[in-house]
Amino acid sequence: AAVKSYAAVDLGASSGRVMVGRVGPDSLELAEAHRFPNRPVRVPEGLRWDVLALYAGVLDGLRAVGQVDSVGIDSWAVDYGLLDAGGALLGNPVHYRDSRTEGVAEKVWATVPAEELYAATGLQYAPFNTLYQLTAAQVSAQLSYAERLLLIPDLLTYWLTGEQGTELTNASTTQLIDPRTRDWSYSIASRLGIDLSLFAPLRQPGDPAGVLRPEVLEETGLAGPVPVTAVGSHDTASAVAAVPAEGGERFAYICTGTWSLAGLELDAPVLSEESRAANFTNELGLDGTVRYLRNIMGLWLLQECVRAWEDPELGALLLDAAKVPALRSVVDAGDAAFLAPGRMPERIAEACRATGQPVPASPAEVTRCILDSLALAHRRAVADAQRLAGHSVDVVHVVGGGTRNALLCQLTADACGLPVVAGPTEAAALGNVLVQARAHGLVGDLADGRRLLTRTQPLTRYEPQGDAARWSEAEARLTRG
Ligand code: ADP
Ligand code: LRH
Repeated sequence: AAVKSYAAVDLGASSGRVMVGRVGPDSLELAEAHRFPNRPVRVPEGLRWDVLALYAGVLDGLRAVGQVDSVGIDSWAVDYGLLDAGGALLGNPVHYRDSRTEGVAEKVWATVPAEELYAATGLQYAPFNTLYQLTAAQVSAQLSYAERLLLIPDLLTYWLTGEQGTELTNASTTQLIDPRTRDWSYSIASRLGIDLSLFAPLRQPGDPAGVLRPEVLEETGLAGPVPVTAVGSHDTASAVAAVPAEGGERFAYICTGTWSLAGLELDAPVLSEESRAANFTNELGLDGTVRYLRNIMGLWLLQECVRAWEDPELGALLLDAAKVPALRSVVDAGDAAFLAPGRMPERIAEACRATGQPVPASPAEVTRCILDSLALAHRRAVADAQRLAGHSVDVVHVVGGGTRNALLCQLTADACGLPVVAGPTEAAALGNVLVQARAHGLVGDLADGRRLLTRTQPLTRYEPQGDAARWSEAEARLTRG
């Protein structure tokens, strides 16, 4: 039977990649065609995404991929570009780590209290939720000229096809969607003075999103028509779609990359006050699912240290970190205090000092502190999610770039006291491919796609080791100080 080829563009906060997935009735192969760094740029007005460089990377990738049956794009959430009436981009998209949202949430809560906002949207508090970004932007000239807002994957899709839409899984990270109706939260938007007509009509994963424009075909050397398919355009939606869970398995997942996103796949949102207090979010996934999870700072902590140390070799650093005694010092890897870039080794040292723990000094010690802290945050998120959702699990699936970090996977198994199944590494790209394959009738539902993954993707299992009580003791240290 025929094998079809799909280009999956997956833009992470640290790198963009264009992967090609070849899908047959019982086969799925993924290969990397092109990878390029995603380097935010600090200009006088603040921290910005270099979106033209990203688009150029997408075009280079499509040229490298060659002829495909369809293209899909996913990226990090919440950020957007603004377009004028003629469709021209108004300025560089603002990076979610930009400081413009400092203190903005409190202003929003003065109009719609945080409790009410959570009950209506199910979204955790994060300073960068699109809702807060738009509130911060209300004073800007750009927003006053804007006729359209496109989330990052929708913006790139528009540049490829000329067609505009707002893909639902990513729209659910704006804090302007009601997770029960899976439609806009009209009353929240109107109370906060946000004009929903800025957004293009909602699109579902699997919907057609146009065909590559003639100029794009010319630049990439592809022969048209090449359709573009809306996928779960939030990278985390795509990654969770590619969690290789066995049928009937009760699992938690952790998507580990720049962020760790740790939680459960549910049929319905959890909108309780306890859930809000624990800062769990309800984002929308494929087939009516909800991603019930907590954002943890993730390997960002290590990326920023590695940048400060002027790029030592990662493999050697991790081997050295494995030799450092465990759990000497831990920091709260869920703390938004680590959101902004810069001075990361110093900030970690300060957090250890403030909680009366030994201050890690060498890069190996700091790295060990980060990995222990991430594993601890994984443990807390997996435990809290089970309790808050009333849904217990037997296994933790770890997907994303962090699966290449064996120490982190083992520590996560130890901390959670559960087996970890690690892989696939490029889960977001695989989820992206699966939705395209499904739109073209090659795979069935979510469970069907996952069956294909468990049969075709290499996975590594880590059994929990050591005394789980050590992790409870370490957890208690975080609240000291
Ligand atoms: P994002 O999609 O957010 O850009 P990725 O899923 O690509 O992130 O994950 C990037 C992270 O993966 C890096 O920060 C790094 O910590 C980890 N990583 C990548 N390659 C390796 C490797 N060879 N060994 C260990 N860790 C790695
Ligand atoms: C991960 C991610 C995450 C969001 C963050 C802004 O790449 O999409 O799910 O919370 O970026």
